Formats: sequence, structure tokens, C-alpha cells
Amino acid sequence: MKNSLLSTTDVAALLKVNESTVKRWTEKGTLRCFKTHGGHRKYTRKDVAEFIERFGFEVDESAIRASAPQPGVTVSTDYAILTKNFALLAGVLKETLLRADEDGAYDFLRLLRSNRYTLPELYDQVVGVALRQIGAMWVERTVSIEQEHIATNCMLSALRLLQHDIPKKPLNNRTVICGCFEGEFHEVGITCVRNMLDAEGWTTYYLGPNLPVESFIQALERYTPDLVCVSATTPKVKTQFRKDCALLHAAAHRMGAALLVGGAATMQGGASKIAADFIPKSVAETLLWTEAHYRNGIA
Ligand code: B12
Repeated sequence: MKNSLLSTTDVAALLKVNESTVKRWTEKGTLRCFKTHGGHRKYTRKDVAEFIERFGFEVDESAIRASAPQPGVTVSTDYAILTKNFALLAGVLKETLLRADEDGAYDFLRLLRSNRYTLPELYDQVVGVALRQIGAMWVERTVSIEQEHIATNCMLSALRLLQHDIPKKPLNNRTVICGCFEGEFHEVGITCVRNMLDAEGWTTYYLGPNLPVESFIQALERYTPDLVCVSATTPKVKTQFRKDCALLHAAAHRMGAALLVGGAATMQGGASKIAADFIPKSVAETLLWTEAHYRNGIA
């Protein structure tokens, strides 16, 4: 499959120009390319053919004829990146996590970023799906509890490392506190939400998992945030969870803050009974909501 992609040398030879010229075109965005694990530029025949047509280059047509993927052919990771094959990419991440390969997971996320994957795409469609695949394997007993723990810790470390590399937007003078209520230990989702808002220029306070609602309220008073984000996956007692949300929602409003509650538990029936300003299903929805509500400084 890799052979259907062209290298910078191939494209330069085809167009009879220097490699540096081809690189310059890609930097300007005139010619689309993507980068491999090793940081090498690759070009699809389709993109090169379009480029040739647009700019009227005269070339040997047979050299760029598309070799379309054949059914049943194993698609390489590079090709999956190029075509945004999220299921496959999540599978690659899952395998990396199950090998307890923290550096590999970090490198993989970096690779996706260098190929212009957005943070919501990364979190919702790669990280979330990979962990759900691991959860399914745990249910099938093909993954043990300790493997699941190691994989999740690897994921959290890789997310933390990646966060250092993400260019941050200038501070927007907005503050958010993020965490999970007492008894809730699933923290990957809320970590993704925090990291996305941090990259968007928010000042973030990460309270972590397993925090009593009273401590959330204390944090509200201490940090006077504009937004509170809570994640819930397996609340032990649903009525208690709803009470905690109602308490926090009222306290947040008193302080002029909004409350978002997300996570798997909010996607089951009964979500309408949760007191919140919005119940996003994903990081992507959270980004849209915050952009709509905090534009021009309006909460
Ligand atoms: C990792 C994991 C754990 C780890 C968590 C470690 C950690 N540090 O986070 C550990 C081992 C501790 C754990 C424990 C348990 N787990 Co568990 N766990 C999982 C697993 C495999 C992945 C969860 C995850 O990280 N998902 C990925 C994240 C990114 O997804 P997410 O949280 O949904 O977040 C996304 C969105 O929802 C959204 N989002 C999330 N939160 C928020 C918040 C806001 C404000 C916004 C805007 C958006 C948002 O953005 C995220 C990105 O898209 C799932 C499998 C699965 N199907 O999910 C099981 C799973 C959730 N666990 C399950 C269970 C049963 C348990 C235990 C009860 C097991 C036990 N008997 O001890 C305990 C409960 C612990 C507790 N009290 O919290 C079940 C839950 C079934 C159910 N519905 O009741 C699952 C589904 C496994 C299964 N298939 O049975 N678990």
C-alpha cells in the first residue's frame, strides 16, 4: 500500500524540479502532503495529479496513474492517517497501550498532530475509541484488569506529554475547573476536556478524580472560574450524583459560572434530570459550546 504513495524525491523527479521546491510548495499548502512516523513527507497520486492539472505541468501520465487500494489489502498506518481512518488509528493506539509502550503512544499522538489532526479528533475519535476497545476486551476477558490499568496509565502519561507540545492560544482571561465527583475514578475523559481548554487559552485547574462536591464548591470560591466541568462514568448512586450536580450547578450560578457535565453516565437515559448548563457528548461539542458562549466575553 505504501507504494501507492510518492516521496518528495518521486514528486521532484516527476515534475522535473528540485526537492526543495516541492517542500516549499507543501509548506505553503499548495501541494498537499502528510508526514510518516519518521517525519518524511508523502504524497498521494491523486493530490499530485490534481496539482499537475491545476498548474499545467507536462508529465508522463503513466507515472502518476492511481493504484487504488484493493479490497482485502491491509492498509498501512500511514495510509490510515492520510484517509483519517479513525477505527484503524484507534486500533494502532490500543495495541501500543496494551504493549505498555508509553513513548510509542506519545509518538503516535504527536504523529497525528503533525498531520493536522485536531485535538477533538484525537480525543473523541482516537483516544476514546482505543480505550473503549480495551474496555470491550476486558469484558471478553482477553485483557486482564492489570493490563487495563497499565494501558490507562500509559494513555494518561502520553496525554500529559503531548500537552507540553501543543501550541497554546493566548490566554483568554477565562478560568475553568475540571474534575470528577467522589467515587469516580475514570479520569481520561475529563483530562481530555481540560487539555483542550488549556490549548484554547483557558486558565485551568485540574481537580482530578474522586472529589467531594463540597471541595468543588470550595474551589469555586477560591478560583472564581467562569466554567466548571465534571465527568461521570460510573456514579455508584445515580440519585446522589444528580443531587451533587444540582448543588454544584446552584453554587456555580451564584458565582456567575456555568456547569458542563459529561462522560458515559450522561449518555444513558435520565440525562435530562442532570442539572447542568449543557451536557456535551464529546470534546468537539464542548469546544463548539464554549466558542458560542464565551465569544465577545459573554457567558
Ligand atoms: C480505563 C477504565 C477504568 C480505569 C480508570 C482509570 C483512570 N485513571 O481513568 C479503572 C481501572 C480505575 C476503572 C474502574 C472501574 N470501571 Co472502568 N473502565 C475503563 C475503560 C476501559 C475506559 C474509560 C475511558 O477512559 N474511556 C475513554 C474516555 C476518553 O471516554 P469518556 O470518559 O467517555 O470521555 C469522552 C466523552 O464522554 C467526553 N467527556 C467525558 N467527560 C466529559 C466531561 C465534560 C464536562 C465534557 C464536556 C465531556 C466529557 O469526552 C471524552 C472524549 O471523547 C471503560 C471502557 C469504556 N467502554 O469506556 C471501562 C468502564 C467505564 N468501566 C466500567 C466499570 C464497571 C468499572 C468498575 C466498576 C470496575 C470494578 N468492578 O471495579 C470500576 C469503577 C471505578 C470507579 N468507581 O470509578 C464499565 C462501566 C459499565 C457501566 N456503564 O456501568 C466500563 C464501560 C467497562 C465495561 N465495558 O464494562 N475503569
